Amino acid sequence: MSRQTSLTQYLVEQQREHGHIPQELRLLIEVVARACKRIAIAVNKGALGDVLGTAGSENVQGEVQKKLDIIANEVLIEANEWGGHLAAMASEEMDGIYVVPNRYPQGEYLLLFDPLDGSSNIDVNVSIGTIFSVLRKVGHSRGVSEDDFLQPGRQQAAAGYCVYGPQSMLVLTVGDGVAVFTLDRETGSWVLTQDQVRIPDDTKEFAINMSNLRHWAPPVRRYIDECLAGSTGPRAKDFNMRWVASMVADVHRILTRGGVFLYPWDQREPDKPGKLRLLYEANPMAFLVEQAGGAASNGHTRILDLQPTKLHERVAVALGSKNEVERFASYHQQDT
Ligand code: AHM
Ligand code: MG
Repeated sequence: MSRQTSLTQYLVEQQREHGHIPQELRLLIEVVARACKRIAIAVNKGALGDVLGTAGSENVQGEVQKKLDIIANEVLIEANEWGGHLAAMASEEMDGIYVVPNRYPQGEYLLLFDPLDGSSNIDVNVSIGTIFSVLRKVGHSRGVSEDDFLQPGRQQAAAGYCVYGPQSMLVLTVGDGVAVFTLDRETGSWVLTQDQVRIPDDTKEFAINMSNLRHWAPPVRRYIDECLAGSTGPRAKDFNMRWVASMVADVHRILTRGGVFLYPWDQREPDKPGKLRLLYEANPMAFLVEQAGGAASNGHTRILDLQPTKLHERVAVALGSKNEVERFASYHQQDT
């Protein structure tokens, strides 16, 4: 039997041989991975574990919370608060930041997460996931505040997601490419199944919620119209569309075989730049995609260069195969 590399071994090697990550960060990632394992178990139980359905509450964005949203949020907090690596956490499911309680040692890292992304898919047994981003607290101020979280995505120390699908997979970057780990349910360990993931520069596949077509801005309509025109249109090739409606699953497909994922601004809510959240959805995914040779833009600016102004800030997103994202951005430039 060939020798397997576990997540722990991969991280120790990143620490020892490449000098990419300090020990504290390694331990933090391992705790996040352990929490994801617990969430995977809860997701797998479904109705047998009484985890399906709504919880009867709303989050700060006014979205109805599912039981699993709340369970996953609690699992991540409980797993991470006592380890001594973190100063605070922020989550899609919490209004403000969660400062590590005084009874535990305070670390220098900040953890952000969308505990259960793709909530609309929970009850229909379709892939969902957890997205996370790790920042280092910069500056020497005592204590920690929301301002410490408002760093551009290029400053992330690590990012990743766990997809709960036919297999549970953890996809991770610490700034040295993208590695994929598959959960071995018999041994309970995350086993490295792919390293140095690459997204092809070109693709014939796009992912977007087409039902919003009538609400998009002209550059977005132009881009999709041209894809739909097929081999006799300006792109001279036939495109295929795939849309799961779980960002984690849609991005996972793109990391696996290329493609472009779009969640643009639309005119129903003109004051919001987009639906997805910058700090714990777009930034970690953009970091992963760039580390795999792809690109991520809001149509005007590289996602990782955006300066956040608030914790739950939203953003338009185009990410995946480099040439498609660049074309999408060029249509925005021509429009202005
Ligand atoms: P969530 O974090 O509440 O689950 O919302 C984010 C999800 C993304 O995973 C997905 O890309 C998008 O919302 C789909 O939204 P819609 O079905 O409204 O187009
Ligand atoms: Mg989400």
